[in-house]
Amino acid sequence: MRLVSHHLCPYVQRAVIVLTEKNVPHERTYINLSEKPDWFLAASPLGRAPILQTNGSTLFESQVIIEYIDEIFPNTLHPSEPLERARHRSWIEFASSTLDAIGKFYNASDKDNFDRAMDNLRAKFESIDREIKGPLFAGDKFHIIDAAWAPVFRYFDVIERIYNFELFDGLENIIGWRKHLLARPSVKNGVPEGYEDRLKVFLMSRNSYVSGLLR
Ligand SMILES: N[C@@H](CCC(=O)N[C@@H](CS)C(=O)NCC(=O)O)C(=O)O
Repeated sequence: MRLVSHHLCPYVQRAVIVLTEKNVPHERTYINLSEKPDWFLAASPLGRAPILQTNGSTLFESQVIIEYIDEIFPNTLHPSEPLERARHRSWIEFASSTLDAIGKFYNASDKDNFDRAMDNLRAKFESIDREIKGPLFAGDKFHIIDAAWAPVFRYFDVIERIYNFELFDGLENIIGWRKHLLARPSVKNGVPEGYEDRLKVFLMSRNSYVSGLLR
């Protein structure tokens, strides 16, 4: 199996975490998304990472990749009960919309847009906080939903070393969840060498309101 990856992509991290949790042997190829290689454009209909190449097929969209891996290897990381499984999938979608909100946060051009992005992000974190059972999303067992949210928090593990945006103040369930996620080897090693420095360079080069605060 080959996972075509990008160094900073949170959707790639999701797939890496699930592959690691399930002990699936695979190789990773990192590409530059601002200069997409022709072979990648030919293989990826949406031109987005990650893609998974396996048995002559190409899968795209991280959630599809993860669900496939979960299905073909033993010990599912989804709840067995259909309603609970569907509920997890709903909140995985919510993680994706939170990643979009993070993009708006770090790209906001001025204080007004930044304030709006902060309010939106905080509302999202308040919503997910109410759903967390602890210490992980649904108790002690690690699920795919934990892999989907870990990359959301990973941004802030780096950002908060430079500036505290106080986005998680009072959200005790998230605070506990983040601590448990980051202590997990699949999450800790779910990013490549040099991730933190690359992310800082990326954020500071946005020319945005947040870049200014991080400098
Ligand atoms: N819904 C997609 C999102 C993937 C995605 O947005 N990937 C970004 C990098 S994090 C990408 O490849 N962007 C390049 C582009 O859109 O041109 C998934 O879950 O796989």
